[in-house]
Amino acid sequence: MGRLVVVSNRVADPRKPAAGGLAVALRDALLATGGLWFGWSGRIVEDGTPGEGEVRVQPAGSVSLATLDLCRADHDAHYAAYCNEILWPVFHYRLDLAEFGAAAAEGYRRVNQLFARKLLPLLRSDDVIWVHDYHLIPLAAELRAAGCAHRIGFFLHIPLPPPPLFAAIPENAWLTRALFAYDLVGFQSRADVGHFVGHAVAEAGATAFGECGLEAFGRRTQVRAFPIGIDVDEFQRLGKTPEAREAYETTRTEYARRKLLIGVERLDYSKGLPQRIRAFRELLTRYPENRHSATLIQIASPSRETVGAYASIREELERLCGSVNGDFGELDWMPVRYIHRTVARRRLSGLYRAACVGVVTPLRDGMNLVAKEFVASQSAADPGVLVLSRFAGAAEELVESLLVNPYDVHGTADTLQQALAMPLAERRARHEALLRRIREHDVHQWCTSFLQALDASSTPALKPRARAQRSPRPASRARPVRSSRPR
Ligand code: GDG
Repeated sequence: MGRLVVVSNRVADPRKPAAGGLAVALRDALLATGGLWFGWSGRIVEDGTPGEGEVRVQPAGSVSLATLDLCRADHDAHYAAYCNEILWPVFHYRLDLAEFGAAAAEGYRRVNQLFARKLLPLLRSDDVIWVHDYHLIPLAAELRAAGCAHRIGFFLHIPLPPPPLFAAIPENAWLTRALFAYDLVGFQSRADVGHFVGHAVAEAGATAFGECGLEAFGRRTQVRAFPIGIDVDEFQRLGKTPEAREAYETTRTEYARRKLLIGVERLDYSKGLPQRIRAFRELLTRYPENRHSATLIQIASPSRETVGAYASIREELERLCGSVNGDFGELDWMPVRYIHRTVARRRLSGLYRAACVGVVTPLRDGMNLVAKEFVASQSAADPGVLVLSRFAGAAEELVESLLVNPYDVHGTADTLQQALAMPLAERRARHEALLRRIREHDVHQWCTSFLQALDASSTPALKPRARAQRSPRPASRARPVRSSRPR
Protein backbone atom coordinates (compact mmCIF):
# COMPACT_ATOMS: atom_id res chain seq x y z
CA MET A 1 0.00 0.00 0.00
CA GLY A 2 1.15 3.54 -0.70
CA ARG A 3 1.18 6.39 1.77
CA LEU A 4 -1.93 6.58 3.96
CA VAL A 5 -3.72 9.92 3.93
CA VAL A 6 -6.36 10.23 6.64
CA VAL A 7 -8.92 13.01 6.46
CA SER A 8 -11.21 13.70 9.40
CA ASN A 9 -12.80 16.74 10.99
CA ARG A 10 -10.12 16.93 13.68
CA VAL A 11 -6.59 15.56 13.72
CA ALA A 12 -4.43 14.36 16.61
CA ASP A 13 -0.78 13.56 17.10
CA PRO A 14 -0.85 9.76 16.82
CA ARG A 15 2.24 9.43 19.04
CA LYS A 16 0.40 10.83 22.06
CA PRO A 17 -1.56 8.22 24.03
CA ALA A 18 -4.09 10.86 25.10
CA ALA A 19 -4.92 11.50 21.45
CA GLY A 20 -7.95 9.19 21.68
CA GLY A 21 -9.49 6.24 19.92
CA LEU A 22 -9.15 7.14 16.26
CA ALA A 23 -5.51 8.20 16.66
CA VAL A 24 -4.67 4.93 18.41
CA ALA A 25 -6.46 3.05 15.65
CA LEU A 26 -4.66 4.78 12.82
CA ARG A 27 -1.27 5.16 14.49
CA ASP A 28 0.37 2.00 13.14
CA ALA A 29 -0.80 2.51 9.57
CA LEU A 30 0.14 6.20 9.59
CA LEU A 31 3.57 5.57 11.10
CA ALA A 32 4.29 2.61 8.81
CA THR A 33 3.60 4.59 5.65
CA GLY A 34 4.92 8.00 6.80
CA GLY A 35 1.33 9.13 6.46
CA LEU A 36 -0.47 12.45 6.29
CA TRP A 37 -3.41 13.40 8.53
CA PHE A 38 -5.51 16.28 7.28
CA GLY A 39 -8.33 18.12 9.07
CA TRP A 40 -9.65 21.28 10.69
CA SER A 41 -7.21 22.94 13.10
CA GLY A 42 -9.93 23.77 15.63
CA ARG A 43 -9.23 27.48 15.02
CA ILE A 44 -11.99 29.82 13.89
CA VAL A 45 -11.01 33.01 12.07
CA GLU A 46 -13.70 35.49 13.09
CA ASP A 47 -13.51 37.79 10.07
CA GLY A 48 -12.23 35.30 7.47
CA THR A 49 -13.64 34.82 3.96
CA PRO A 50 -16.05 31.91 3.43
CA GLY A 51 -14.47 29.07 1.45
CA GLU A 52 -10.94 30.19 2.32
CA GLY A 53 -8.53 28.96 4.97
CA GLU A 54 -4.86 28.61 5.70
CA VAL A 55 -3.19 25.16 5.90
CA ARG A 56 -0.29 24.44 8.20
CA VAL A 57 1.75 21.27 7.85
CA GLN A 58 3.82 20.10 10.80
CA PRO A 59 5.71 16.88 11.46
CA ALA A 60 4.69 14.47 14.21
CA GLY A 61 7.51 11.93 13.99
CA SER A 62 7.30 10.29 10.59
CA VAL A 63 3.70 11.49 10.17
CA SER A 64 2.66 14.90 8.82
CA LEU A 65 -0.27 16.74 10.36
CA ALA A 66 -1.94 19.22 8.00
CA THR A 67 -4.51 21.48 9.59
CA LEU A 68 -6.80 24.04 8.08
CA ASP A 69 -8.35 27.08 9.79
CA LEU A 70 -12.01 27.83 9.10
CA CYS A 71 -13.70 31.19 9.08
CA ARG A 72 -16.65 31.79 11.42
CA ALA A 73 -19.28 31.56 8.65
CA ASP A 74 -17.91 28.24 7.36
CA HIS A 75 -17.58 26.76 10.83
CA ASP A 76 -21.10 27.76 11.82
CA ALA A 77 -22.74 26.52 8.62
CA HIS A 78 -20.70 23.35 8.24
CA TYR A 79 -19.95 22.04 11.71
CA ALA A 80 -22.48 23.73 13.96
CA ALA A 81 -25.44 23.65 11.58
CA TYR A 82 -25.22 20.93 8.92
CA CYS A 83 -23.18 18.40 10.91
CA ASN A 84 -24.60 18.91 14.39
CA GLU A 85 -28.15 20.07 13.69
CA ILE A 86 -28.98 18.03 10.59
CA LEU A 87 -26.77 14.99 9.99
CA TRP A 88 -26.21 14.04 13.65
CA PRO A 89 -29.90 14.08 14.67
CA VAL A 90 -31.25 12.49 11.47
CA PHE A 91 -28.57 9.79 11.41
CA HIS A 92 -29.56 9.05 15.04
CA TYR A 93 -33.23 8.77 13.92
CA ARG A 94 -34.18 12.15 15.46
CA LEU A 95 -35.90 13.89 12.56
CA ASP A 96 -37.77 15.97 15.14
CA LEU A 97 -34.52 17.69 16.16
CA ALA A 98 -33.27 18.46 12.64
CA GLU A 99 -33.02 22.12 11.64
CA PHE A 100 -32.94 21.85 7.84
CA GLY A 101 -31.80 24.88 5.87
CA ALA A 102 -30.25 25.73 2.52
CA ALA A 103 -27.54 27.94 4.05
CA ALA A 104 -26.28 25.05 6.18
CA ALA A 105 -26.20 22.75 3.14
CA GLU A 106 -24.27 25.33 1.12
CA GLY A 107 -21.79 25.78 3.99
CA TYR A 108 -21.34 22.02 4.26
CA ARG A 109 -20.53 21.81 0.58
CA ARG A 110 -18.28 24.90 0.71
CA VAL A 111 -16.14 23.42 3.49
CA ASN A 112 -15.88 20.08 1.70
CA GLN A 113 -14.77 21.92 -1.44
CA LEU A 114 -12.23 23.85 0.61
CA PHE A 115 -10.90 20.61 2.14
CA ALA A 116 -10.59 19.11 -1.37
CA ARG A 117 -8.86 22.19 -2.80
CA LYS A 118 -6.35 22.35 0.04
CA LEU A 119 -5.71 18.61 0.17
CA LEU A 120 -5.09 18.11 -3.56
CA PRO A 121 -1.67 19.82 -3.73
CA LEU A 122 -0.45 17.72 -0.79
CA LEU A 123 -1.25 14.40 -2.49
CA ARG A 124 1.30 12.05 -4.05
CA SER A 125 0.45 9.68 -6.87
CA ASP A 126 0.56 6.50 -4.74
CA ASP A 127 -1.51 7.83 -1.84
CA VAL A 128 -4.48 5.92 -0.47
CA ILE A 129 -7.06 8.25 1.10
CA TRP A 130 -9.25 7.31 4.05
CA VAL A 131 -12.00 9.82 4.87
CA HIS A 132 -13.79 9.67 8.22
CA ASP A 133 -17.29 10.43 9.26
CA TYR A 134 -20.34 12.51 8.49
CA HIS A 135 -18.52 15.85 8.35
CA LEU A 136 -16.93 14.85 5.05
CA ILE A 137 -19.38 12.75 3.04
CA PRO A 138 -18.96 14.80 -0.20
CA LEU A 139 -15.16 15.05 0.00
CA ALA A 140 -14.36 12.29 -2.52
CA ALA A 141 -16.88 13.73 -4.98
CA GLU A 142 -15.20 17.12 -4.71
CA LEU A 143 -11.76 15.53 -5.14
CA ARG A 144 -12.96 13.51 -8.16
CA ALA A 145 -14.49 16.63 -9.71
CA ALA A 146 -11.01 18.15 -9.55
CA GLY A 147 -9.53 15.12 -11.32
CA CYS A 148 -8.34 13.06 -8.35
CA ALA A 149 -8.15 9.38 -9.36
CA HIS A 150 -6.75 8.05 -6.08
CA ARG A 151 -8.23 5.15 -4.22
CA ILE A 152 -10.55 6.70 -1.62
CA GLY A 153 -12.38 4.98 1.23
CA PHE A 154 -14.98 6.36 3.63
CA PHE A 155 -15.98 5.19 7.10
CA LEU A 156 -19.11 6.40 8.85
CA HIS A 157 -18.69 6.30 12.65
CA ILE A 158 -22.36 6.98 13.39
CA PRO A 159 -25.42 4.99 12.27
CA LEU A 160 -27.02 5.31 8.86
CA PRO A 161 -30.80 5.54 9.34
CA PRO A 162 -33.40 3.50 7.45
CA PRO A 163 -34.31 4.77 3.94
CA PRO A 164 -37.44 6.77 4.85
CA LEU A 165 -35.48 8.78 7.43
CA PHE A 166 -32.46 9.32 5.19
CA ALA A 167 -34.80 10.38 2.38
CA ALA A 168 -36.16 13.17 4.59
CA ILE A 169 -32.87 15.06 4.32
CA PRO A 170 -33.52 17.54 1.51
CA GLU A 171 -30.04 16.86 0.08
CA ASN A 172 -30.32 13.04 0.34
CA ALA A 173 -29.92 12.52 -3.41
CA TRP A 174 -26.73 14.57 -3.46
CA LEU A 175 -25.35 12.77 -0.37
CA THR A 176 -26.14 9.36 -1.87
CA ARG A 177 -24.45 10.24 -5.13
CA ALA A 178 -21.47 11.60 -3.20
CA LEU A 179 -20.98 8.24 -1.45
CA PHE A 180 -20.61 6.58 -4.85
CA ALA A 181 -17.47 8.64 -5.46
CA TYR A 182 -15.68 6.40 -2.92
CA ASP A 183 -14.15 3.06 -3.83
CA LEU A 184 -15.12 1.61 -0.45
CA VAL A 185 -17.82 2.77 1.97
CA GLY A 186 -17.64 1.26 5.46
CA PHE A 187 -20.37 1.25 8.09
CA GLN A 188 -20.36 0.15 11.71
CA SER A 189 -22.99 -2.58 11.43
CA ARG A 190 -24.75 -4.90 9.01
CA ALA A 191 -27.96 -3.00 9.77
CA ASP A 192 -26.37 0.25 8.51
CA VAL A 193 -25.17 -1.49 5.33
CA GLY A 194 -28.71 -2.74 4.76
CA HIS A 195 -30.09 0.77 5.17
CA PHE A 196 -27.66 2.24 2.65
CA VAL A 197 -28.20 -0.51 0.11
CA GLY A 198 -31.98 -0.20 0.53
CA HIS A 199 -31.81 3.56 0.02
CA ALA A 200 -29.45 3.42 -2.95
CA VAL A 201 -31.53 0.76 -4.71
CA ALA A 202 -34.87 2.45 -4.06
CA GLU A 203 -33.85 6.04 -4.63
CA ALA A 204 -30.95 5.87 -7.06
CA GLY A 205 -31.71 2.63 -8.93
CA ALA A 206 -28.42 1.14 -7.74
CA THR A 207 -27.69 -2.45 -8.75
CA ALA A 208 -25.64 -5.01 -6.85
CA PHE A 209 -22.53 -6.74 -8.18
CA GLY A 210 -20.22 -9.29 -6.57
CA GLU A 211 -20.45 -9.88 -2.85
CA CYS A 212 -20.62 -6.27 -1.63
CA GLY A 213 -20.59 -4.11 -4.72
CA LEU A 214 -23.12 -1.44 -5.67
CA GLU A 215 -23.29 0.35 -9.00
CA ALA A 216 -24.99 3.70 -9.64
CA PHE A 217 -24.25 7.11 -11.16
CA GLY A 218 -21.74 5.45 -13.52
CA ARG A 219 -19.56 4.30 -10.59
CA ARG A 220 -18.98 1.14 -8.63
CA THR A 221 -18.32 1.07 -4.93
CA GLN A 222 -17.87 -1.64 -2.30
CA VAL A 223 -20.16 -1.37 0.73
CA ARG A 224 -19.31 -3.33 3.87
CA ALA A 225 -19.58 -3.39 7.65
CA PHE A 226 -16.37 -2.84 9.63
CA PRO A 227 -17.38 -2.79 13.32
CA ILE A 228 -14.86 -0.59 15.12
CA GLY A 229 -13.15 -1.93 18.23
CA ILE A 230 -10.88 -0.69 21.01
CA ASP A 231 -7.23 -1.32 21.74
CA VAL A 232 -7.84 -4.00 24.37
CA ASP A 233 -4.20 -4.30 25.42
CA GLU A 234 -3.78 -0.56 25.76
CA PHE A 235 -6.95 -0.33 27.83
CA GLN A 236 -5.85 -3.16 30.07
CA ARG A 237 -2.46 -1.46 30.50
CA LEU A 238 -4.28 1.72 31.56
CA GLY A 239 -6.01 -0.34 34.22
CA LYS A 240 -2.65 -1.09 35.81
CA THR A 241 -1.54 2.55 36.14
CA PRO A 242 -1.43 4.15 39.61
CA GLU A 243 -4.33 6.49 38.71
CA ALA A 244 -6.55 3.57 37.65
CA ARG A 245 -5.66 1.57 40.76
CA GLU A 246 -6.30 4.56 42.97
CA ALA A 247 -9.70 5.17 41.35
CA TYR A 248 -10.54 1.48 41.77
CA GLU A 249 -9.41 1.25 45.42
CA THR A 250 -11.09 4.51 46.50
CA THR A 251 -14.36 3.61 44.81
CA ARG A 252 -14.35 0.07 46.19
CA THR A 253 -13.65 1.32 49.71
CA GLU A 254 -16.21 4.12 49.57
CA TYR A 255 -18.91 1.84 48.15
CA ALA A 256 -17.89 -1.31 50.09
CA ARG A 257 -21.48 -1.90 51.22
CA ARG A 258 -23.05 -0.92 47.91
CA LYS A 259 -23.50 -2.40 44.45
CA LEU A 260 -22.20 0.00 41.84
CA LEU A 261 -23.64 0.53 38.38
CA ILE A 262 -21.76 2.78 35.97
CA GLY A 263 -22.66 4.81 32.91
CA VAL A 264 -20.10 6.86 30.95
CA GLU A 265 -20.81 9.01 27.95
CA ARG A 266 -20.81 12.42 26.35
CA LEU A 267 -23.99 14.20 27.38
CA ASP A 268 -25.81 13.54 24.10
CA TYR A 269 -29.49 12.92 23.43
CA SER A 270 -28.60 9.77 21.48
CA LYS A 271 -27.24 8.11 24.63
CA GLY A 272 -30.60 7.52 26.35
CA LEU A 273 -29.67 9.12 29.68
CA PRO A 274 -33.15 10.21 30.84
CA GLN A 275 -34.55 6.76 30.00
CA ARG A 276 -31.68 5.21 31.99
CA ILE A 277 -32.40 7.28 35.09
CA ARG A 278 -36.10 6.37 34.82
CA ALA A 279 -35.16 2.69 34.57
CA PHE A 280 -32.93 3.05 37.64
CA ARG A 281 -35.83 4.68 39.54
CA GLU A 282 -38.00 1.76 38.47
CA LEU A 283 -35.37 -0.68 39.74
CA LEU A 284 -35.52 0.95 43.19
CA THR A 285 -39.32 0.94 43.10
CA ARG A 286 -39.87 -2.63 41.92
CA TYR A 287 -36.95 -4.25 43.71
CA PRO A 288 -36.76 -2.50 47.10
CA GLU A 289 -33.89 -4.74 48.22
CA ASN A 290 -31.68 -2.43 46.15
CA ARG A 291 -32.52 0.60 48.27
CA HIS A 292 -29.67 1.69 50.47
CA SER A 293 -27.44 -0.36 48.21
CA ALA A 294 -27.51 0.07 44.40
CA THR A 295 -25.70 3.25 43.36
CA LEU A 296 -25.50 4.53 39.80
CA ILE A 297 -22.42 6.59 38.96
CA GLN A 298 -23.32 8.51 35.82
CA ILE A 299 -20.49 10.37 34.14
CA ALA A 300 -21.87 12.64 31.42
CA SER A 301 -19.02 14.64 29.93
CA PRO A 302 -19.92 18.04 28.44
CA SER A 303 -20.54 18.03 24.70
CA ARG A 304 -21.76 20.55 22.07
CA GLU A 305 -23.16 22.82 24.75
CA THR A 306 -24.07 25.62 22.37
CA VAL A 307 -26.62 23.43 20.57
CA GLY A 308 -30.12 23.92 22.04
CA ALA A 309 -31.05 20.23 22.17
CA TYR A 310 -28.00 19.54 24.37
CA ALA A 311 -28.98 22.20 26.89
CA SER A 312 -32.46 20.67 27.22
CA ILE A 313 -31.17 17.14 27.70
CA ARG A 314 -28.87 18.42 30.44
CA GLU A 315 -31.74 20.10 32.27
CA GLU A 316 -33.91 17.01 31.97
CA LEU A 317 -31.15 14.75 33.23
CA GLU A 318 -30.36 16.95 36.21
CA ARG A 319 -34.04 17.13 37.14
CA LEU A 320 -34.43 13.34 36.94
CA CYS A 321 -31.28 12.64 38.98
CA GLY A 322 -32.39 15.18 41.59
CA SER A 323 -35.82 13.61 41.91
CA VAL A 324 -34.47 10.05 42.35
CA ASN A 325 -32.06 11.29 45.02
CA GLY A 326 -34.79 13.34 46.70
CA ASP A 327 -37.32 10.50 46.72
CA PHE A 328 -35.05 7.58 47.60
CA GLY A 329 -31.83 9.00 49.10
CA GLU A 330 -30.84 8.59 52.74
CA LEU A 331 -28.40 10.55 54.86
CA ASP A 332 -25.74 7.95 54.06
CA TRP A 333 -26.86 6.85 50.58
CA MET A 334 -27.19 8.86 47.40
CA PRO A 335 -28.70 6.58 44.69
CA VAL A 336 -27.37 8.55 41.70
CA ARG A 337 -23.94 10.19 41.57
CA TYR A 338 -24.17 12.40 38.52
CA ILE A 339 -20.92 13.95 37.29
CA HIS A 340 -21.07 16.51 34.49
CA ARG A 341 -17.33 16.59 33.83
CA THR A 342 -14.74 14.76 31.81
CA VAL A 343 -12.97 12.15 33.92
CA ALA A 344 -9.32 11.31 33.16
CA ARG A 345 -9.08 8.25 30.89
CA ARG A 346 -6.87 6.35 33.32
CA ARG A 347 -9.32 6.83 36.17
CA LEU A 348 -12.15 5.64 33.93
CA SER A 349 -10.74 2.14 33.62
CA GLY A 350 -10.52 1.89 37.46
CA LEU A 351 -14.15 3.03 37.76
CA TYR A 352 -15.35 0.51 35.18
CA ARG A 353 -13.60 -2.23 37.11
CA ALA A 354 -15.12 -1.19 40.42
CA ALA A 355 -18.66 -1.50 39.01
CA CYS A 356 -20.87 -4.61 39.12
CA VAL A 357 -22.92 -3.45 36.15
CA GLY A 358 -22.01 -1.37 33.09
CA VAL A 359 -25.15 0.40 31.87
CA VAL A 360 -24.78 1.25 28.19
CA THR A 361 -28.24 2.06 26.92
CA PRO A 362 -28.13 4.49 23.97
CA LEU A 363 -31.31 5.06 21.99
CA ARG A 364 -29.12 4.79 18.90
CA ASP A 365 -25.35 4.47 18.52
CA GLY A 366 -23.02 3.70 15.61
CA MET A 367 -20.99 1.26 17.70
CA ASN A 368 -20.40 2.39 21.34
CA LEU A 369 -16.88 1.95 22.58
CA VAL A 370 -17.79 2.35 26.27
CA ALA A 371 -19.42 -1.11 26.14
CA LYS A 372 -16.13 -2.60 24.95
CA GLU A 373 -14.03 -0.59 27.43
CA PHE A 374 -16.23 -1.85 30.28
CA VAL A 375 -15.67 -5.48 29.24
CA ALA A 376 -11.90 -4.96 28.81
CA SER A 377 -11.61 -3.46 32.32
CA GLN A 378 -13.27 -6.28 34.25
CA SER A 379 -11.41 -8.77 36.41
CA ALA A 380 -11.76 -12.24 34.87
CA ALA A 381 -12.19 -13.75 38.35
CA ASP A 382 -15.11 -11.54 39.41
CA PRO A 383 -16.40 -9.67 36.36
CA GLY A 384 -19.22 -7.16 36.16
CA VAL A 385 -22.17 -7.55 33.81
CA LEU A 386 -22.75 -5.47 30.68
CA VAL A 387 -26.31 -4.26 30.11
CA LEU A 388 -26.40 -3.07 26.52
CA SER A 389 -28.97 -1.38 24.31
CA ARG A 390 -30.11 -3.46 21.35
CA PHE A 391 -29.90 -0.19 19.38
CA ALA A 392 -26.12 0.20 19.72
CA GLY A 393 -24.07 -1.12 16.80
CA ALA A 394 -22.13 -3.11 19.42
CA ALA A 395 -25.24 -5.25 20.04
CA GLU A 396 -24.62 -7.13 16.75
CA GLU A 397 -21.36 -8.41 18.22
CA LEU A 398 -21.73 -8.43 22.02
CA VAL A 399 -24.50 -10.98 22.19
CA GLU A 400 -23.43 -12.32 25.58
CA SER A 401 -24.31 -9.01 27.21
CA LEU A 402 -27.82 -8.51 28.57
CA LEU A 403 -29.58 -6.73 25.71
CA VAL A 404 -32.34 -4.24 26.50
CA ASN A 405 -34.75 -1.94 24.73
CA PRO A 406 -33.89 1.40 26.39
CA TYR A 407 -37.35 2.80 25.64
CA ASP A 408 -38.83 0.01 27.78
CA VAL A 409 -38.18 1.40 31.25
CA HIS A 410 -39.78 -1.56 33.07
CA GLY A 411 -37.95 -4.13 30.96
CA THR A 412 -34.64 -2.34 31.50
CA ALA A 413 -35.25 -2.25 35.28
CA ASP A 414 -35.90 -6.01 35.26
CA THR A 415 -32.69 -6.58 33.32
CA LEU A 416 -30.69 -4.40 35.71
CA GLN A 417 -32.03 -6.57 38.52
CA GLN A 418 -31.02 -9.71 36.60
CA ALA A 419 -27.51 -8.25 36.18
CA LEU A 420 -27.19 -7.36 39.88
CA ALA A 421 -28.30 -10.86 40.89
CA MET A 422 -26.32 -12.85 38.29
CA PRO A 423 -24.37 -15.79 39.75
CA LEU A 424 -20.58 -15.72 39.47
CA ALA A 425 -20.33 -18.69 37.08
CA GLU A 426 -22.67 -17.05 34.57
CA ARG A 427 -20.86 -13.71 34.87
CA ARG A 428 -17.55 -15.39 34.16
CA ALA A 429 -18.87 -17.33 31.16
CA ARG A 430 -20.43 -14.24 29.61
CA HIS A 431 -17.38 -12.09 30.26
CA GLU A 432 -14.99 -14.66 28.79
CA ALA A 433 -17.00 -14.83 25.57
CA LEU A 434 -17.29 -11.03 25.32
CA LEU A 435 -13.60 -10.46 25.99
CA ARG A 436 -12.63 -13.03 23.37
CA ARG A 437 -14.80 -11.27 20.80
CA ILE A 438 -13.54 -7.74 21.52
CA ARG A 439 -9.98 -9.06 21.34
CA GLU A 440 -10.57 -10.74 17.98
CA HIS A 441 -12.22 -7.61 16.60
CA ASP A 442 -10.06 -4.94 18.14
CA VAL A 443 -9.24 -1.57 16.67
CA HIS A 444 -6.11 -2.82 14.91
CA GLN A 445 -8.09 -5.54 13.15
CA TRP A 446 -10.67 -2.87 12.18
CA CYS A 447 -8.00 -0.64 10.67
CA THR A 448 -6.19 -3.44 8.86
CA SER A 449 -9.34 -5.00 7.45
CA PHE A 450 -10.60 -1.63 6.14
CA LEU A 451 -7.29 -0.80 4.49
CA GLN A 452 -6.98 -4.28 2.99
CA ALA A 453 -10.49 -4.02 1.56
CA LEU A 454 -9.69 -0.56 0.20
CA ASP A 455 -6.50 -1.85 -1.36
CA ALA A 456 -8.43 -4.71 -2.96
CA SER A 457 -11.35 -2.57 -4.12
CA SER A 458 -10.67 -2.77 -7.82
CA THR A 459 -13.76 -0.82 -8.65
CA PRO A 460 -12.75 1.83 -11.15
CA ALA A 461 -15.34 4.28 -12.40
CA LEU A 462 -17.38 2.73 -15.16
CA LYS A 463 -16.87 5.90 -17.11
CA PRO A 464 -13.35 7.30 -17.49
CA ARG A 465 -14.06 10.02 -14.98
CA ALA A 466 -16.96 10.63 -12.65
CA ARG A 467 -19.05 13.65 -13.47
CA ALA A 468 -18.67 16.71 -11.30
CA GLN A 469 -21.09 16.81 -8.40
CA ARG A 470 -24.05 19.05 -8.61
CA SER A 471 -25.07 21.54 -6.03
CA PRO A 472 -26.74 20.11 -2.91
CA ARG A 473 -29.96 21.98 -3.77
CA PRO A 474 -32.41 21.48 -5.21
CA ALA A 475 -32.19 17.71 -4.71
CA SER A 476 -34.69 17.02 -7.50
CA ARG A 477 -32.19 18.22 -10.13
CA ALA A 478 -29.64 15.55 -9.24
CA ARG A 479 -29.97 12.74 -11.80
CA PRO A 480 -30.46 9.78 -12.06
CA VAL A 481 -32.29 9.52 -8.78
CA ARG A 482 -35.78 8.28 -9.52
CA SER A 483 -37.50 9.86 -6.61
CA SER A 484 -36.41 11.68 -3.53
CA ARG A 485 -39.47 10.54 -1.59
CA PRO A 486 -39.51 7.64 0.81
CA ARG A 487 -41.44 4.65 -0.42
C1 GDG B 1 -18.73 8.03 17.94
C2 GDG B 1 -20.02 7.25 17.66
C3 GDG B 1 -18.73 5.12 17.80
C4 GDG B 1 -16.61 9.43 27.46
N1 GDG B 1 -16.67 10.19 28.57
C5 GDG B 1 -15.40 10.38 28.96
C6 GDG B 1 -14.56 9.73 28.06
N2 GDG B 1 -15.33 9.16 27.14
C7 GDG B 1 -14.79 8.34 26.04
C8 GDG B 1 -15.17 6.89 26.22
C9 GDG B 1 -15.07 6.38 24.79
C10 GDG B 1 -15.45 7.61 23.98
O1 GDG B 1 -15.33 8.76 24.82
C11 GDG B 1 -16.91 7.55 23.54
O2 GDG B 1 -17.01 6.67 22.49
P1 GDG B 1 -18.42 6.07 22.06
O3 GDG B 1 -18.19 5.06 21.01
O4 GDG B 1 -19.10 5.49 23.24
O5 GDG B 1 -19.32 7.30 21.56
P2 GDG B 1 -19.12 8.65 20.66
O6 GDG B 1 -18.29 9.66 21.33
O7 GDG B 1 -20.50 9.10 20.36
O8 GDG B 1 -18.38 8.16 19.33
C12 GDG B 1 -19.96 5.88 18.30
C13 GDG B 1 -17.47 5.97 17.93
O9 GDG B 1 -17.64 7.26 17.33
C14 GDG B 1 -16.26 5.30 17.30
O10 GDG B 1 -16.47 5.00 15.95
O11 GDG B 1 -18.58 3.95 18.56
O12 GDG B 1 -21.12 5.13 18.00
O13 GDG B 1 -21.15 7.98 18.14
O14 GDG B 1 -13.76 6.03 24.46
O15 GDG B 1 -14.27 6.29 27.12
N3 GDG B 1 -13.21 9.71 28.16
C15 GDG B 1 -12.68 10.38 29.22
N4 GDG B 1 -13.44 11.03 30.13
C16 GDG B 1 -14.80 11.06 30.06
O16 GDG B 1 -15.47 11.66 30.90
N5 GDG B 1 -11.35 10.37 29.36
